[in-house]
Amino acid sequence: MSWTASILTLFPDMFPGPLGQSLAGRALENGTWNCDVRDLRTFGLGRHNAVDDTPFGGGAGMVMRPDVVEAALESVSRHDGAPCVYLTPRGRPLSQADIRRYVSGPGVTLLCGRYEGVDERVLEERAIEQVSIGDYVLSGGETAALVLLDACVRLLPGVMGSVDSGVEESFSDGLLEYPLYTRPAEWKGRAVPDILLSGNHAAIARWRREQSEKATRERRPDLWAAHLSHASRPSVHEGHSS
Ligand code: 6GU
Repeated sequence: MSWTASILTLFPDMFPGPLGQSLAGRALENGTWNCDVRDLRTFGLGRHNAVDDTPFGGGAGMVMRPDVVEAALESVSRHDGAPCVYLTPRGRPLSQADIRRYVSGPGVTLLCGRYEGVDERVLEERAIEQVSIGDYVLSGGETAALVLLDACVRLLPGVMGSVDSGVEESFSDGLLEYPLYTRPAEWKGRAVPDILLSGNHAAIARWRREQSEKATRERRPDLWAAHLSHASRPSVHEGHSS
């Protein structure tokens, strides 16, 4: 049994989409993971297969019906304990820790919302996790589901070449990655930092660590504060001995 993403969506043709290419695409072809897509419309009610209705209390837009969503979830009926995740801008932020948790199990069931959202009761009834991929609004959960799956599939055994080739480069120790350079050594008057050409591996490692910390401090004060509070290993800026 390979790792399986069960996806509930009104736009089944959006899957696997970009995940049919590159590393994820090869892993899909060789059976490392499965993409099991269900069209929510097929669970719609009445002559028009309605999946949504107007919100109680008034307001703009339409809401996905709990009975329709429930029927779709029942059709998946996974008894393997795979977590069920609803992609919504109202969710808590998706983290690399969530991704690791999803990858460690048999797969995930992803509910992609359209319209204004999904009736709250089915989310409670089925203990569905609600996650967001950032503070901006997408037209639906499908592209967010693709982002979540991309992050999962690359961590599946055998998908990335070597274990070291960057399973979790940024974020593994809570810092952003250092900048990268390749040939030519000078380009448009810009030289590669001398230290990288020095052959001094200890000095290069130190410089890269400094660059990671600088980037994190400047760009992600939230990550920097968390990094400092964890106090895992000494920073090059807080008094190491060398
Ligand atoms: Cl998960 N869905 C939608 N529609 N918009 C989002 C999002 C999800 N995460 C950020 N914006």
